[in-house]
Amino acid sequence: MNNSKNTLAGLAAALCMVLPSLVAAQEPIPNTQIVVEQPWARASLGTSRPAGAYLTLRNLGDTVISLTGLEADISGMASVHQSKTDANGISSMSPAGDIEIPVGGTVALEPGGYHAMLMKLQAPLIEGETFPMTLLFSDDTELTVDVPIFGMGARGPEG
Ligand SMILES: [Cu+2]
Repeated sequence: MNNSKNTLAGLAAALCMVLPSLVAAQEPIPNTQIVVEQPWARASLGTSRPAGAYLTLRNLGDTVISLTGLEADISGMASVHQSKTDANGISSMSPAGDIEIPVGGTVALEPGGYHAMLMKLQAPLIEGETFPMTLLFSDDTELTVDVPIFGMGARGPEG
């Protein structure tokens, strides 16, 4: 009896320590030093294949900051990928890891390079619509942008 009481008390104490940090994690801190330019994505053929989204990040602050991840309700699994083409012309992609955005500089997520990979699509990307995507940064800030969806043959932010 005593033992289970102690366990419960310990559990309650542990929860009290964990809960405040969980609550804090749910309050997004908006990033004020990064500007997102020209976000865009291509319409998807249903939801069976992952979709890519593209944009340029410009660092207007005076410290280097890194893009560390992505979230999007339209994707059950969103992450930053990097496409590479080897000497034989075979292209592949893999998780990009953290991407540094230099002070005063830009990093582009574009076809053939870094890109936002939206896997496990929860809904198709439909031309003419937009979807919100949240960018996560190394200082625990984030930025949510509306990504316009262009046609399946779009090659850039101008469609
Ligand atoms: Cu990819």
